[in-house]
Amino acid sequence: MQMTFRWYGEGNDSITQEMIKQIPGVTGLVWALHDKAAGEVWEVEGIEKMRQQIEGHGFNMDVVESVNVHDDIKIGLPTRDKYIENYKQTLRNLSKFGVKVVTYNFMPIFDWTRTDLFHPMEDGSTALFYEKAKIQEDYKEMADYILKNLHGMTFPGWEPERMAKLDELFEAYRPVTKEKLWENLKYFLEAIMPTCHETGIKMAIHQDDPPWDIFGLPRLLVDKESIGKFLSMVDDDHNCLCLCSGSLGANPENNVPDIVRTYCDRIAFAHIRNVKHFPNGDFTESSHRDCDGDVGILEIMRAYHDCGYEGYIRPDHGRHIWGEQCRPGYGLYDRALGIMYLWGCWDMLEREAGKI
Ligand SMILES: [Mn+2]
Repeated sequence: MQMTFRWYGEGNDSITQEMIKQIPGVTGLVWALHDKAAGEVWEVEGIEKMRQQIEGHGFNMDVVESVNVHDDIKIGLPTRDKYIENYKQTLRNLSKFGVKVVTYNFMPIFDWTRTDLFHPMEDGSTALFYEKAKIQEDYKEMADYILKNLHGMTFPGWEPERMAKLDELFEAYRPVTKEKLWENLKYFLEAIMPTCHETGIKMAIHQDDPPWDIFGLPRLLVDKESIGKFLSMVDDDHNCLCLCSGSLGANPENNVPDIVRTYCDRIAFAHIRNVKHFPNGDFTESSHRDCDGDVGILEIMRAYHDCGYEGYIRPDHGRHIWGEQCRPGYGLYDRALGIMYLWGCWDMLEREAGKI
C-alpha cells in the first residue's frame, strides 16, 4: 500500500508540501493541472512545473486525479473523437513524467454532490452532508449553493463557467439514456486502451457520488454489479478502478469490503472515507474511525490487506476541525488523522501477518 495525499498545487491550496511531509508515510502527491478545462491537452511545460513542486519536495507524482472527460465524449457527439485524441496526447505527455495511474469519472454534468459543505457535527467540527430531500428538481439552487460556499476557490467539476450553462448541458444530455452512457464509456475506453498499453498508464474510474441517479441524470458506477459490468465490458488490465469507499458507502446496501475482495486485482487507487447514514436517506461524512460511520473501515482495510494490495491509497475527504479554513473536505488536520488511522489498521495487519 502506497500512501498519498491529494494536493491542489502551489498558490491553489492552503496546505504546503512541507506540512504534508510531516504526515508519516506519505510518499506521493495526487495532483492535476487545475487550470485545464476538460478536453484540453496537458502540455509538457505545465506538467514540468508541477513536477518541480512535487518531486522537488521528495514526493512522487505517480497518481493524477483527475483528467476530466469532455462532455462531448459522455454525450457521444461526433466531436468526441477530437477530444479523445487530446486525451491520448495528455496520457502520452503524463507518461514522460512517470505517471502510473490516471483517475477520472464518467458522471454527467455534476461531479460529487452534497447539500451542505460545512454541516455542524456534535463535536463542533463540520463535515460534508447530503440531505436527500434537497436533491429533487432545482439543480440550479444546488449549484448556486455549492459555488457560493467554495470561498472563491475553484473545485474540479464545479467551474462557474460550466455552471452558468446548466440549462444547455441538461438539454444536451437529454437523449443520453443510461444504456447510451454505458456505450459512450465503452467507446472512450476502447479508443484509449492502446495508448494506455503504450504508456503503461492505468485508467482508474471513480464511482458516482452519490451512487444513484440525481436530477434525472443517469449514473453508472453505483454498486458491485455495475462495477462488474464495467470491468467485463472492457476486460483489460489497464481498465481499472479508483475504488471510493465513501462514494459507494453512501448507499447502505453496498458492502464495500466485499467489493474490494471481488475486484482487488483491478483496483489501482483506493479512496478511503467513512460515511454515517440516517434513516431518512441523508448521510454525513465522518471521521475515519470505524465506529464513527457505517462503511466498515476496519473490514475494508483487512480486505485490502488480505488481497495483498500494493496500489495507491489516500484518505478521501476529512472533516473541518480546529478552525481550519480549507477547501471543503480537503483540510490538512482530519485527513492527517485519517492517514494515521489507516496506518494503524495496516501496521497491525502487517504485524499479525508476521511482515513487520
Ligand atoms: Mn473518492
